Amino acid sequence: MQSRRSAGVDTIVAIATPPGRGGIGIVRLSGPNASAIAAVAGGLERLLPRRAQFRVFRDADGSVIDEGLMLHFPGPGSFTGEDVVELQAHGSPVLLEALVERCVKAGARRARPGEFSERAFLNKRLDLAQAEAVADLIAAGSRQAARAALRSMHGHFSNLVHAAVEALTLLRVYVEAAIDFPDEDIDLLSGPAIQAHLDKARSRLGVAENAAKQGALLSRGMHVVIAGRPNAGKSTLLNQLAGHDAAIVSPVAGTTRDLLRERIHLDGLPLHLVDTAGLHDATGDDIEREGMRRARAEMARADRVLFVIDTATDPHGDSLVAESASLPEGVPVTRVFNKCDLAGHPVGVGSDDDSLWISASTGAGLELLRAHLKTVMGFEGDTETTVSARARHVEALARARESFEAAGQMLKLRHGELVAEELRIAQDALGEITGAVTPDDLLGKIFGSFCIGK
Ligand SMILES: Nc1nc2c(ncn2[C@@H]2O[C@H](COP(=O)(O)OP(=O)(O)O)[C@@H](O)[C@H]2O)c(=O)[nH]1
Ligand SMILES: [Mg+2]
Repeated sequence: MQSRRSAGVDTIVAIATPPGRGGIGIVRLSGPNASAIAAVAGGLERLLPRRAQFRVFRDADGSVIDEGLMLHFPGPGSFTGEDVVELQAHGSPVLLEALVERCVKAGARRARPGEFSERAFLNKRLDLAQAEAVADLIAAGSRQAARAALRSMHGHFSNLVHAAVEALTLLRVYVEAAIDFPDEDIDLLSGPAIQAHLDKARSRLGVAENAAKQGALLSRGMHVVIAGRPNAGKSTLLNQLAGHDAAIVSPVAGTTRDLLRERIHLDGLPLHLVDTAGLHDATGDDIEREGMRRARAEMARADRVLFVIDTATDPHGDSLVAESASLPEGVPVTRVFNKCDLAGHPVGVGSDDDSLWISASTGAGLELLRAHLKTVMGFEGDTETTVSARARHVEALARARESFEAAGQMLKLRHGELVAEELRIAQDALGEITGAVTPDDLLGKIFGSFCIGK
């Protein structure tokens, strides 16, 4: 396959630092003419590789734009795989824009969003999942998420996908050989050899899928809505979890009327918490009714509803029973029996695992609640192997698994061709994750590992 690297490609330019003012701002060039264009802007004949060179940047008419450093990263060892130059100037949007304009006049083109990473991918410096991990790293909201994104950027997640692809490929090679030699005495589509291939592929798919789910969870987080009767202690619970007084707490019923959002982290798991207006028979005014409508709408989008119950006045959770008909269908609910200090009830977890006894105002039982939230989301916490991933990856892996299981069914029916077809679909789904698998790769593997002429 012909490489798309550099040949015939234009040179792109963009401001690499975030918009706004800062001590330093960086303009980045990538492409075959990057160093020539930068040299013109910096009044140099030639840039030295990997050396910081202090220069005055000038416009085409010789007027000074700014002064700063130039750094040249020659391809193919650069981020994009092309010649890359960074112009480090003062972090003024006006100056940086003037520098970009200068580079455009000297022959560069303004880069499209993500075009540097796209070139890194096209030049095989990064695969698709790694390129996405760069974006996840920049967007990381916690140290845990950043660490996970770094691992994915270094290829840890891609390697899990590759391992699954490899196992599927070996299985396909085996199945296709069995199809090609139907006259063999032994049935190649049953027995321990193919079973070993199947087991290996299934376990590797499982490992990759779990890693993707954890990674996607780490970036997407969990949407938790706190609901319940007025005065049950919803706002107190929100404040406890948030660690500060975000919501007004008062013994006056109907204090919270709007939705109140807080974003916190549980061991790196982003928790999007929403406090809502108390639910009750709609006898109140329009504002209250609108508050309740919003509360119910928010619950419909929740990963989990924490239904807060005042244990002192409602020890059996009748308020939830009364409300259950008006709760959005299918949304998972945890019964949070609050005010245990008042009710004289010990804190703890119920036998159904979906009931908790806590005291929001004293904080007793809050650890149980945090652990409960992680458990119900299947969050394993940040480990040495946690990687970043996206819903796209989870979805592709689920498709791969479905096709893999379908292949297993076809195998039972001795449908060699259909087995091979399902395995191909599974492998293509994985290939979408890394952007790597092409039919040529597969053909090469088949011919390379089998002695067809035998
Ligand atoms: N004793 C006790 N009082 C609580 C507890 N949680 C909340 N409260 C009190 O109950 C009242 C209503 O609390 P608030 O959080 O505003 O309830 P909301 O209407 O559900 O948001 C306030 O006076 C709180 O101080 C608790 O765990 N124990
Ligand atoms: Mg409230």
